[in-house]
Amino acid sequence: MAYYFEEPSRTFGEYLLVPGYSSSACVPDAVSLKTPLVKYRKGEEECPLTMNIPMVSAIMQSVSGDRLAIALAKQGGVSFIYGSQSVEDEAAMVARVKSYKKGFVTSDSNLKPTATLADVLELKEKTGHSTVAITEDGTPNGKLLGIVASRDYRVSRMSMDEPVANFMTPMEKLVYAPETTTLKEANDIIWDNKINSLPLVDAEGHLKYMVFRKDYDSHKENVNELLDANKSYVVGAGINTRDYAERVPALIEAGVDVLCIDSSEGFSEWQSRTIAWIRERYGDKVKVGAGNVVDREGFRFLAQAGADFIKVGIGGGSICITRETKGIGRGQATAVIEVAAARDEYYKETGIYIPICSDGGIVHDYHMTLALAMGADFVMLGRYFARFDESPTNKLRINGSYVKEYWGEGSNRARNWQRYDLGGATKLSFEEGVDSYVPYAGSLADGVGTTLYKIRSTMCNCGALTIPELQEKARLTVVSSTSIVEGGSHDVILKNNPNN
Ligand code: RVP
Repeated sequence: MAYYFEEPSRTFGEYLLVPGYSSSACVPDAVSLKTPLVKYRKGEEECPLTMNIPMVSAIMQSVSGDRLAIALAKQGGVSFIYGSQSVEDEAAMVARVKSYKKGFVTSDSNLKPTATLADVLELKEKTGHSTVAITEDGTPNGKLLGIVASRDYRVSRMSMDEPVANFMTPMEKLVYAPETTTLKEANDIIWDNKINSLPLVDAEGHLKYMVFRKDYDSHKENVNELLDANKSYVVGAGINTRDYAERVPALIEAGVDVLCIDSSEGFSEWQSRTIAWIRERYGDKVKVGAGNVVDREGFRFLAQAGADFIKVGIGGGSICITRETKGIGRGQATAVIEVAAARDEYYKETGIYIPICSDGGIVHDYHMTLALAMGADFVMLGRYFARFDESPTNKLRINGSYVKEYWGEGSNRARNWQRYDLGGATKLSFEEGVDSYVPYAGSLADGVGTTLYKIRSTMCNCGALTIPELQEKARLTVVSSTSIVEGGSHDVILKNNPNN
């Protein structure tokens, strides 16, 4: 006879935290959000890889490119570069994060000299950046011919067909410097010449980096940034259970800090084979997370297989239709609560602490605090990060509002069949994800800053200054549907409601 779980599976929206006593020492600025990313043994001085904030970005084409990875590492979290691309392209993204020098930006807005004013405006809309490098071949490291900035054109007076070569600031009039210039020297040149950006070129005149005036202050502000021993940003990458023998060595060569098997369902022999291959070849030196699971058995299977962290969640992602198409999954809150208990049980038995990650289904910022309170060590977010400037997708204006594109790995657009692979056909047989828009939300630094402040404040309401303390002290209650209505604004006439 089939097994029936006694309790219904619940999601974050069905819970609230009940405040505990907060002393005067409990202020948001005093809260530490440090959290382990990979497993460690009881008594070990420190976890081999710790994050400064409990946030990682989803292993998705529409979320985790190198630009987002750098922005998130600056805030103290980790991105997992998407694996649904060629081995070379994924390794190149990892390498770009690892070689990123603070303040030295690889130009993301580049055009050939034959491009037109219309192309400049289109690129500006897409990237949100107004400085465009004009290189011989239109690539970020091509031979630099000039720069186009907003002051170089007047949309009202010029033809959209005007080639950029006619209005760019050409090399002979441009202030630029050699690639060996230090950040301090670059900033001095920017100030002395009253310019907004400084291109750095190599001996052959190829563009290497841009240094921007507006970035200068932000480099001094990132107190939480997550760096490795060589002062490069920490970055993760997704792998699959098919081509790991080629992908893993290439990612390690590129300098990746941590890997994660990206799969919609992780309680499978394919995952244990993949981890075994990594352990055989690299021992414990290479860190690899696995998942996703939603119960104790799944957790124990991956723990015994040797996973360094375990991801929790099936079917809760905002773009995910797995529950609709296949009828499998579990409410995210229930899954996290059960797997956290399994993690604690395993720790008691073995002295090995395996961090768990709540993946998918975070709608409101407070859901992150709930996930942490329920035992997650960190959360993985797709929709949340897709909204920011730094995600790799287009920004568009629809019905007067800005949106960004966001699509699932199981959608026809991403066609990430390896994520859903059960050892059968090497193609996506049916869709488990959708293609969508999410409201544009500005810069990652601003968005994450606000979210973290809310998490810290709630933790103070619960009398907790660290995540383990929150997990120990949190008191949670299931809420009725009427009390959910009570939780929003109600029985008032909202001033800015367009329906009024
Ligand atoms: P969300 O943050 O709710 O947008 O969810 C992101 C998560 O959804 C990912 O980390 C992944 O686990 C899952 N995902 C990604 N693609 C798909 C799909 O196409 N079904 N699901």
